[in-house]
Amino acid sequence: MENRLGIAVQKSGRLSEKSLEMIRSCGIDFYQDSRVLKASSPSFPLDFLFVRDDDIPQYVYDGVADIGIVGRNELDESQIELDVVRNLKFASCRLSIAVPKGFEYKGLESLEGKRIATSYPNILSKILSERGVNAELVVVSGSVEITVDVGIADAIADLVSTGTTLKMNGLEEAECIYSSSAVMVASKNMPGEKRKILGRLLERIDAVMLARKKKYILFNLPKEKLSEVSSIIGSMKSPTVTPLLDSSWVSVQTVVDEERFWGVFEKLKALGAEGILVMNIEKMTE
Ligand code: PRT
Ligand code: ZN
Repeated sequence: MENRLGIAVQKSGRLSEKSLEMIRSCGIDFYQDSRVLKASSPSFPLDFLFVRDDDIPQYVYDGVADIGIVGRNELDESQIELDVVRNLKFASCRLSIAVPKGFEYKGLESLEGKRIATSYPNILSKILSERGVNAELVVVSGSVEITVDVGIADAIADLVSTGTTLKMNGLEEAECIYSSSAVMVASKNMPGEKRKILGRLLERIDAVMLARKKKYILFNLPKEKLSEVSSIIGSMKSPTVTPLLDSSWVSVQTVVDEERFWGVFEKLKALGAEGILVMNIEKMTE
Protein backbone atom coordinates (compact mmCIF):
# COMPACT_ATOMS: atom_id res chain seq x y z
CA MET A 1 0.00 0.00 0.00
CA GLU A 2 1.16 3.53 -0.77
CA ASN A 3 2.80 5.32 2.12
CA ARG A 4 0.79 8.29 3.27
CA LEU A 5 1.33 10.94 5.93
CA GLY A 6 -1.40 11.72 8.45
CA ILE A 7 -1.87 15.30 9.61
CA ALA A 8 -3.98 16.45 12.55
CA VAL A 9 -5.51 19.89 12.03
CA GLN A 10 -7.85 21.89 14.25
CA LYS A 11 -11.44 21.22 13.21
CA SER A 12 -12.70 24.72 13.80
CA GLY A 13 -11.12 27.64 15.56
CA ARG A 14 -8.37 30.18 15.20
CA LEU A 15 -5.94 27.76 13.59
CA SER A 16 -8.18 25.92 11.12
CA GLU A 17 -8.57 28.36 8.28
CA LYS A 18 -4.92 29.38 8.05
CA SER A 19 -3.71 25.78 8.45
CA LEU A 20 -5.86 24.59 5.58
CA GLU A 21 -5.06 27.61 3.46
CA MET A 22 -1.34 26.94 3.93
CA ILE A 23 -1.78 23.31 2.85
CA ARG A 24 -3.92 24.27 -0.15
CA SER A 25 -1.36 26.83 -1.27
CA CYS A 26 1.14 23.94 -1.39
CA GLY A 27 -0.94 22.47 -4.22
CA ILE A 28 -2.52 19.89 -1.92
CA ASP A 29 -6.26 19.76 -2.47
CA PHE A 30 -8.85 17.83 -0.50
CA TYR A 31 -12.54 17.78 0.15
CA GLN A 32 -13.56 19.29 3.45
CA ASP A 33 -16.95 19.26 5.07
CA SER A 34 -17.47 20.52 8.61
CA ARG A 35 -19.34 17.29 9.50
CA VAL A 36 -16.53 15.05 8.30
CA LEU A 37 -13.58 14.36 10.60
CA LYS A 38 -11.30 12.78 8.02
CA ALA A 39 -10.21 13.66 4.50
CA SER A 40 -7.64 12.48 1.97
CA SER A 41 -5.81 14.42 -0.69
CA PRO A 42 -5.93 12.97 -4.19
CA SER A 43 -2.98 15.15 -5.26
CA PHE A 44 -0.49 14.44 -2.43
CA PRO A 45 -0.08 11.49 -0.01
CA LEU A 46 -1.63 13.38 2.91
CA ASP A 47 -4.58 12.27 5.05
CA PHE A 48 -6.34 14.71 7.35
CA LEU A 49 -7.79 14.29 10.79
CA PHE A 50 -9.90 17.22 12.04
CA VAL A 51 -9.80 17.44 15.82
CA ARG A 52 -9.73 19.83 18.79
CA ASP A 53 -6.41 21.64 19.09
CA ASP A 54 -5.84 20.40 22.67
CA ASP A 55 -5.77 16.82 21.40
CA ILE A 56 -3.28 17.36 18.58
CA PRO A 57 -0.01 16.82 20.55
CA GLN A 58 -1.31 13.57 22.05
CA TYR A 59 -2.59 12.26 18.69
CA VAL A 60 0.79 12.88 17.10
CA TYR A 61 2.59 11.34 20.05
CA ASP A 62 0.39 8.24 19.90
CA GLY A 63 0.87 7.91 16.14
CA VAL A 64 -2.82 8.48 15.39
CA ALA A 65 -1.42 11.23 13.13
CA ASP A 66 2.21 11.64 12.01
CA ILE A 67 2.25 15.43 12.07
CA GLY A 68 0.02 18.24 13.28
CA ILE A 69 -0.49 21.98 13.27
CA VAL A 70 -0.95 23.42 16.74
CA GLY A 71 -0.24 26.55 18.77
CA ARG A 72 3.15 26.37 20.49
CA ASN A 73 1.27 27.19 23.70
CA GLU A 74 -0.78 23.98 23.44
CA LEU A 75 2.33 21.95 22.71
CA ASP A 76 4.30 23.39 25.63
CA GLU A 77 1.34 23.11 27.97
CA SER A 78 0.87 19.45 27.03
CA GLN A 79 4.53 18.77 27.94
CA ILE A 80 4.55 16.13 25.20
CA GLU A 81 7.89 15.64 23.45
CA LEU A 82 7.50 16.19 19.72
CA ASP A 83 9.71 17.62 16.99
CA VAL A 84 8.81 21.18 16.01
CA VAL A 85 9.58 21.01 12.30
CA ARG A 86 8.41 24.50 11.28
CA ASN A 87 7.26 27.71 12.87
CA LEU A 88 4.35 28.62 10.60
CA LYS A 89 4.15 32.14 12.00
CA PHE A 90 0.38 32.56 11.97
CA ALA A 91 -2.08 32.70 14.90
CA SER A 92 0.55 34.66 16.82
CA CYS A 93 -0.35 35.55 20.37
CA ARG A 94 1.26 36.11 23.73
CA LEU A 95 0.65 34.81 27.20
CA SER A 96 0.42 37.90 29.35
CA ILE A 97 -0.13 38.74 32.95
CA ALA A 98 -3.13 41.04 33.31
CA VAL A 99 -4.18 42.84 36.44
CA PRO A 100 -7.20 44.91 37.49
CA LYS A 101 -6.94 48.70 37.32
CA GLY A 102 -5.22 50.10 40.35
CA PHE A 103 -3.04 47.01 40.90
CA GLU A 104 0.52 48.23 41.22
CA TYR A 105 2.39 45.81 39.00
CA LYS A 106 6.18 46.08 39.21
CA GLY A 107 7.10 42.76 37.67
CA LEU A 108 6.28 39.13 38.43
CA GLU A 109 7.46 39.65 42.05
CA SER A 110 4.27 41.67 42.58
CA LEU A 111 2.38 38.40 42.25
CA GLU A 112 4.17 36.75 45.20
CA GLY A 113 1.52 35.02 47.32
CA LYS A 114 -1.28 36.11 44.98
CA ARG A 115 -3.88 34.00 43.12
CA ILE A 116 -3.35 33.86 39.35
CA ALA A 117 -6.03 32.35 37.10
CA THR A 118 -4.89 30.66 33.90
CA SER A 119 -5.60 27.89 31.42
CA TYR A 120 -1.85 27.35 31.04
CA PRO A 121 -0.69 26.15 34.48
CA ASN A 122 2.35 24.24 33.20
CA ILE A 123 3.77 27.12 31.18
CA LEU A 124 2.99 29.62 33.92
CA SER A 125 4.41 27.62 36.81
CA LYS A 126 7.64 27.04 34.89
CA ILE A 127 8.05 30.79 34.32
CA LEU A 128 7.14 31.63 37.92
CA SER A 129 9.63 29.15 39.30
CA GLU A 130 12.37 30.38 36.92
CA ARG A 131 11.80 33.85 38.36
CA GLY A 132 11.53 32.59 41.94
CA VAL A 133 7.94 33.72 42.46
CA ASN A 134 5.51 31.70 44.57
CA ALA A 135 1.87 32.18 43.66
CA GLU A 136 -1.31 30.16 43.86
CA LEU A 137 -2.58 29.02 40.45
CA VAL A 138 -6.31 28.96 39.82
CA VAL A 139 -6.78 26.67 36.85
CA VAL A 140 -9.78 27.38 34.61
CA SER A 141 -10.44 26.07 31.12
CA GLY A 142 -11.95 29.25 29.67
CA SER A 143 -13.27 32.77 30.39
CA VAL A 144 -10.15 33.47 32.42
CA GLU A 145 -10.86 37.20 32.15
CA ILE A 146 -13.83 37.10 34.54
CA THR A 147 -12.02 35.36 37.39
CA VAL A 148 -10.78 38.62 38.92
CA ASP A 149 -14.19 40.24 38.78
CA VAL A 150 -15.88 37.26 40.42
CA GLY A 151 -13.26 37.27 43.15
CA ILE A 152 -11.47 33.97 42.65
CA ALA A 153 -8.18 35.46 41.40
CA ASP A 154 -6.06 38.59 41.90
CA ALA A 155 -4.50 38.53 38.42
CA ILE A 156 -4.64 36.37 35.32
CA ALA A 157 -2.22 34.89 32.79
CA ASP A 158 -4.02 34.49 29.48
CA LEU A 159 -3.48 34.57 25.73
CA VAL A 160 -3.74 38.00 24.16
CA SER A 161 -3.68 39.05 20.55
CA THR A 162 -5.32 42.47 20.18
CA GLY A 163 -5.86 43.12 23.89
CA THR A 164 -9.55 43.98 23.38
CA THR A 165 -10.88 41.16 25.56
CA LEU A 166 -8.76 42.31 28.50
CA LYS A 167 -9.91 45.91 28.15
CA MET A 168 -13.53 44.86 27.87
CA ASN A 169 -13.16 43.05 31.17
CA GLY A 170 -11.51 45.94 32.99
CA LEU A 171 -8.05 44.38 33.01
CA GLU A 172 -4.70 45.84 32.02
CA GLU A 173 -1.99 43.89 30.27
CA ALA A 174 0.95 44.10 32.66
CA GLU A 175 3.65 41.91 31.12
CA CYS A 176 4.09 39.48 28.26
CA ILE A 177 5.73 36.36 29.65
CA TYR A 178 5.63 34.00 26.65
CA SER A 179 5.08 34.21 22.88
CA SER A 180 3.38 31.68 20.67
CA SER A 181 2.40 31.01 17.08
CA ALA A 182 1.28 28.02 15.08
CA VAL A 183 3.92 25.32 14.63
CA MET A 184 4.07 22.11 12.66
CA VAL A 185 4.92 19.20 14.94
CA ALA A 186 6.03 15.71 14.02
CA SER A 187 6.33 12.46 15.85
CA LYS A 188 9.91 11.73 16.95
CA ASN A 189 9.81 8.20 15.61
CA MET A 190 8.42 8.44 12.13
CA PRO A 191 9.43 5.77 9.61
CA GLY A 192 11.82 6.83 6.80
CA GLU A 193 9.21 6.66 4.04
CA LYS A 194 6.92 9.04 5.92
CA ARG A 195 9.86 11.32 6.67
CA LYS A 196 10.41 11.59 2.92
CA ILE A 197 6.83 12.72 2.39
CA LEU A 198 7.23 15.22 5.25
CA GLY A 199 10.39 16.51 3.53
CA ARG A 200 8.43 17.11 0.32
CA LEU A 201 5.68 18.87 2.25
CA LEU A 202 8.16 21.11 4.10
CA GLU A 203 9.88 22.02 0.84
CA ARG A 204 6.55 23.29 -0.47
CA ILE A 205 5.73 25.11 2.78
CA ASP A 206 9.12 26.84 2.70
CA ALA A 207 8.53 27.99 -0.88
CA VAL A 208 5.13 29.41 0.03
CA MET A 209 6.40 31.08 3.23
CA LEU A 210 9.41 32.61 1.51
CA ALA A 211 7.26 33.96 -1.32
CA ARG A 212 4.93 35.64 1.18
CA LYS A 213 7.85 37.64 2.56
CA LYS A 214 8.84 38.99 -0.86
CA LYS A 215 7.54 41.25 -3.59
CA TYR A 216 8.42 41.12 -7.26
CA ILE A 217 9.08 44.57 -8.65
CA LEU A 218 9.48 45.84 -12.18
CA PHE A 219 10.32 49.41 -13.18
CA ASN A 220 11.82 51.59 -15.88
CA LEU A 221 14.96 53.56 -15.12
CA PRO A 222 17.22 56.00 -16.94
CA LYS A 223 20.17 53.86 -17.99
CA GLU A 224 22.76 56.12 -16.36
CA LYS A 225 21.19 55.48 -12.94
CA LEU A 226 21.64 51.72 -13.17
CA SER A 227 24.83 51.65 -11.12
CA GLU A 228 22.95 53.11 -8.13
CA VAL A 229 20.21 50.51 -8.15
CA SER A 230 22.04 47.65 -6.44
CA SER A 231 22.82 49.73 -3.36
CA ILE A 232 19.10 50.52 -3.02
CA ILE A 233 17.97 46.96 -3.55
CA GLY A 234 20.58 45.78 -1.08
CA SER A 235 21.36 42.15 -0.58
CA MET A 236 19.75 40.99 -3.83
CA LYS A 237 21.68 39.17 -6.49
CA SER A 238 22.02 41.31 -9.61
CA PRO A 239 18.63 42.35 -10.98
CA THR A 240 17.48 41.43 -14.49
CA VAL A 241 17.99 44.39 -16.81
CA THR A 242 16.26 44.55 -20.20
CA PRO A 243 16.89 47.24 -22.83
CA LEU A 244 13.95 49.41 -23.91
CA LEU A 245 13.18 50.86 -27.33
CA ASP A 246 14.38 54.20 -26.04
CA SER A 247 18.04 53.26 -25.53
CA SER A 248 18.53 55.79 -22.71
CA TRP A 249 16.13 53.75 -20.51
CA VAL A 250 16.15 50.17 -19.21
CA SER A 251 13.58 47.94 -17.56
CA VAL A 252 14.66 46.37 -14.25
CA GLN A 253 13.12 43.33 -12.52
CA THR A 254 13.96 42.13 -9.06
CA VAL A 255 12.66 40.70 -5.80
CA VAL A 256 12.66 42.63 -2.52
CA ASP A 257 11.75 41.80 1.07
CA GLU A 258 8.20 42.84 1.82
CA GLU A 259 9.30 44.60 5.02
CA ARG A 260 11.83 46.76 3.11
CA PHE A 261 9.48 47.43 0.23
CA TRP A 262 8.32 50.99 0.97
CA GLY A 263 11.85 52.19 1.69
CA VAL A 264 13.05 50.74 -1.61
CA PHE A 265 10.04 52.18 -3.42
CA GLU A 266 10.73 55.71 -2.20
CA LYS A 267 14.43 55.52 -3.08
CA LEU A 268 13.68 54.17 -6.57
CA LYS A 269 11.24 57.01 -7.19
CA ALA A 270 13.83 59.52 -6.00
CA LEU A 271 16.31 57.95 -8.41
CA GLY A 272 13.93 58.57 -11.30
CA ALA A 273 12.27 55.16 -11.66
CA GLU A 274 8.98 55.19 -13.54
CA GLY A 275 6.16 52.73 -14.14
CA ILE A 276 6.89 50.76 -10.95
CA LEU A 277 4.91 47.51 -10.95
CA VAL A 278 4.67 45.44 -7.77
CA MET A 279 3.49 41.84 -7.73
CA ASN A 280 2.88 39.16 -5.14
CA ILE A 281 4.92 36.01 -5.54
CA GLU A 282 3.12 32.71 -5.20
CA LYS A 283 6.05 30.37 -4.60
CA MET A 284 9.83 30.79 -4.66
CA THR A 285 13.11 29.23 -3.60
CA GLU A 286 16.22 31.00 -2.40
O1 PRT B 1 -12.19 23.98 19.99
P1 PRT B 1 -10.71 23.91 20.15
O2 PRT B 1 -10.26 23.34 21.47
O3 PRT B 1 -10.04 23.28 18.98
O4 PRT B 1 -10.20 25.44 20.09
P2 PRT B 1 -9.87 26.46 21.29
O5 PRT B 1 -11.09 27.24 21.57
O6 PRT B 1 -9.16 25.78 22.41
O7 PRT B 1 -8.75 27.35 20.61
P3 PRT B 1 -8.86 28.63 19.67
O8 PRT B 1 -9.38 28.26 18.34
O9 PRT B 1 -9.52 29.78 20.38
O10 PRT B 1 -7.30 28.99 19.58
C1 PRT B 1 -6.41 28.12 18.99
C2 PRT B 1 -5.02 28.69 19.11
O11 PRT B 1 -4.96 29.97 18.48
C3 PRT B 1 -4.51 28.95 20.51
O12 PRT B 1 -4.04 27.78 21.15
C4 PRT B 1 -3.40 29.94 20.26
O13 PRT B 1 -2.23 29.26 19.87
C5 PRT B 1 -3.91 30.73 19.05
N1 PRT B 1 -4.40 32.08 19.38
C6 PRT B 1 -4.01 33.22 18.75
C7 PRT B 1 -5.31 32.43 20.32
C8 PRT B 1 -5.44 33.81 20.25
N2 PRT B 1 -4.65 34.27 19.26
C9 PRT B 1 -6.37 34.48 21.15
N3 PRT B 1 -6.51 35.71 21.10
N4 PRT B 1 -6.02 31.69 21.20
C10 PRT B 1 -6.90 32.31 22.01
N5 PRT B 1 -7.10 33.66 22.02
C11 PRT B 1 -8.16 34.16 22.96
C12 PRT B 1 -7.63 34.45 24.36
O14 PRT B 1 -7.66 33.28 25.14
C13 PRT B 1 -8.61 35.51 24.86
O15 PRT B 1 -9.79 34.92 25.35
O16 PRT B 1 -8.70 35.37 22.50
C14 PRT B 1 -8.96 36.26 23.60
C15 PRT B 1 -8.05 37.45 23.50
O17 PRT B 1 -8.06 37.99 22.21
P4 PRT B 1 -7.85 39.58 21.99
O18 PRT B 1 -7.71 39.75 20.52
O19 PRT B 1 -9.06 40.26 22.53
O20 PRT B 1 -6.59 39.96 22.73
ZN1 ZN C 1 -8.67 23.95 22.56
